[in-house]
Amino acid sequence: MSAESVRTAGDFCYHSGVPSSRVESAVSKVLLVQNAYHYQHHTHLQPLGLMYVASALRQKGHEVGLLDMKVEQMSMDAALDHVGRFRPDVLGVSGMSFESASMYEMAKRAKASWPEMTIVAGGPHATNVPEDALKQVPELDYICLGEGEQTSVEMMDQLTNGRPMDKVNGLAFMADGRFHQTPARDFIEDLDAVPFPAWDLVPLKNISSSTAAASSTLGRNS
Ligand code: B12
Repeated sequence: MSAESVRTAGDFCYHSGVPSSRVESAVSKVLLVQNAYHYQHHTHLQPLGLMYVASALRQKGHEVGLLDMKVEQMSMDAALDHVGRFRPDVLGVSGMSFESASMYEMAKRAKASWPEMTIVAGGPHATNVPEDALKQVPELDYICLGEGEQTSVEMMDQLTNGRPMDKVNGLAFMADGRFHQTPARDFIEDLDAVPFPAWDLVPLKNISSSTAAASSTLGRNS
């Protein structure tokens, strides 16, 4: 796939951050997916969390794609088709609890098709019930708990260098049949140090300008 390809058949926004000639062995292909409750469940809200994770990973040279099944109104079959064409080393799935069935189905079907793919879940649902998710879905290799910018970068660093994951704060995983959770990661204090979200990875024509303006900064809380 060309590094410049923004949109491919199926109206999907594939965008590689790094020209393939610059991809070295220490960097990986990562595809981040915002899952959907149902493919007819459409929103005009940008997947802000994944856009931040994408930027952080690209800053370290990883090749990152982003697919939002809600914004693209995409079925599971179509989304998996794109996973197969992008063929990431790491697939990251994200969603709220009402979207968890989609995250789980994607993890199960992706692992069945591409067993070598590392699958990571993040976002509100996985953060809230990591043990339940990992036990219910053994296809999930890791869960990122809470903020993902630093955790995903460190996780990729460990993965690409074959180093142990238990050194990464803010992760959960199963090992020897048991649930493991590493120490909680501190909140990012200096929000100005966080790279700007990857707006170039989302199809702007599908995003509402009013919701984008109202919900596109870090530091929100409820
Ligand atoms: C802004 C917001 C909204 C906005 C915009 C939502 C949107 N879709 O963008 C509005 C007001 C529209 C909204 C609506 C709803 N919301 Co809301 N919302 C929030 C809020 C306050 C902030 C979310 C946000 O933008 N965070 C900032 C971004 C940068 O962070 P993030 O998305 O969490 O992503 C970070 C990490 O989670 C992680 N991460 C995320 N995914 C992944 C994936 C991987 C692979 C990795 C490594 C890391 C990773 O890294 C990211 C960067 O640090 C949260 C509460 C909170 N404090 O988080 C609730 C929250 C997400 N909302 C919630 C709910 C329930 C809803 C509604 C269902 C409410 C309703 N009944 O209608 C709707 C659903 C709307 C929809 N169809 O999508 C719940 C979800 C609970 C759950 N268990 O899933 C939350 C957690 C509030 C709560 N405490 O209950 N919401």
